[in-house]
Amino acid sequence: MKIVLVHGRYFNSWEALGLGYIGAYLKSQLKDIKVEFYQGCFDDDKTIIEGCVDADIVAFSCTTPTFPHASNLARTIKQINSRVHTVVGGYHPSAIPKNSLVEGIDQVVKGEGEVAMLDIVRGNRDKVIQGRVMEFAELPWPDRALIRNERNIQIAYNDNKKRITSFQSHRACPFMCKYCSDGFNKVLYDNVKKAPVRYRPVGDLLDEMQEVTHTHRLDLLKFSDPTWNVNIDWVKGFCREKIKRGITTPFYPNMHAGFCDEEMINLMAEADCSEIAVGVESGSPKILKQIGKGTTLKSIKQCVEMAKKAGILVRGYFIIGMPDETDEDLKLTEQFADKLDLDEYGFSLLCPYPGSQMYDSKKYGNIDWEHADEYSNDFWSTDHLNNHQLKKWQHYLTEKFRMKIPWHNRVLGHEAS
Ligand code: B12
Repeated sequence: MKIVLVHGRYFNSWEALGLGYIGAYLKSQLKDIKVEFYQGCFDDDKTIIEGCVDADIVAFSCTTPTFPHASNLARTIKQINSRVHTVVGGYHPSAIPKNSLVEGIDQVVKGEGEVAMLDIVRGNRDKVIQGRVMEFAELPWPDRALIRNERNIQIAYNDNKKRITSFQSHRACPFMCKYCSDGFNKVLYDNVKKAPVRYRPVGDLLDEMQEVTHTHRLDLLKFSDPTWNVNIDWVKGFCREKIKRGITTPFYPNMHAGFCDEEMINLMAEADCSEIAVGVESGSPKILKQIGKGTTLKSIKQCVEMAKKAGILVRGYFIIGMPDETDEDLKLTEQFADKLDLDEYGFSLLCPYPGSQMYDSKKYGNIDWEHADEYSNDFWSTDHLNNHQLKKWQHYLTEKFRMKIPWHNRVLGHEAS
């Protein structure tokens, strides 16, 4: 049986980790299968279609912006060979499973895909399947040869002069941020209560990191986890074990500012954490409360200061456009951004993706999602600011802090002028 896994087109350097897990799991459970992989940002449509038309099953991984590409490919493949069975999974189909059963798509998987794909290969043809919650003990490492991880590393190298790839340290995020599909509705799971956070044993994670660092000569280890430090004891355990094993390759996690203490941050620095990304989101206490992440100005400031004191570079990410946001709130964001003195700033525009609290199928059902994202979209506005005003703020803040902090100069070893 031939199975093809396809990651929809979106230009970035990240590898298709989810499909890496699914491919590895299928291969560990079934003998007589051939699994192939294509990624839309490397492989053109002709190559993907040629690789898929003689497959038994073609399975696409989709976020909202990549769903149109995947469904177009699926339609074309089925027009050429109607016997090919097509499946979609990932965040977009998980958020709106029934609406994802468009022409060309036979089946939708909501949630973690390993067991669901195994069931599909074994003949399950239910239109919508809820994936099973997996424990790390039952998961093989992602198959990085299958997903051709080296191609992603090469892109990262071209952009940053560093060989970088990512690892998963836990599954499910315990927070319920209103703008996030993973947070608010826990779209991968049956319901919010059935989204248990699972931490990966640090030994297993570090074993994988060591092997992949060796195979791919990595310079920097990233994490796919949106909030890496949800469990302070786990973080400390990871750092202690990394130090003990003498693994000096730097690492770079996404942090929740509310879960930091000095001992943890110092251990992270000692374990060669070179940089962190903090979801600052806003400088307005009102907006922070509305987002529901559980951070405060105080916790954010403390986290940033502790990290900088420990010699860790800090990137801060802000989101503009919560429904109740006003000019006054954005002025507070600007002042807070000034005060934090981060090493890099990112300002994105809220995008009401399916799964987030802001998604409204009546309003946004027909949006051209392939060309709308959180860097730029032409439709989102707040109760007080229209889309043009929000974009003006985004542009203003981006320019202000781009001038102030030449991050790339720093990493290349030049001092800011
Ligand atoms: C890392 C990450 C990125 C990376 C890229 C990751 C990649 N490989 O492409 C970067 C930073 C570049 C990025 C960019 C974007 N991201 Co992003 N990202 C994440 C993050 C934090 C982790 C994803 C991940 O790697 N997880 C680890 C792997 C192992 O799990 P997984 O991919 O979820 O796969 C599992 C299941 O989803 C499922 N599954 C996945 N695919 C398939 C396919 C089949 C057939 C089946 C059966 C199952 C299945 O099974 C897998 C194994 O269990 C998630 C949030 C989160 N908590 O997961 C957001 C998230 C996925 N991103 C999101 C968004 C919106 C984007 C952007 C559009 C942002 C933007 N520009 O506006 C882009 C689009 C990128 C893309 N490739 O489509 C949204 C998606 C919402 C939605 N409705 O689609 C999320 C949920 C965050 C949010 N804000 O809500 N992202």
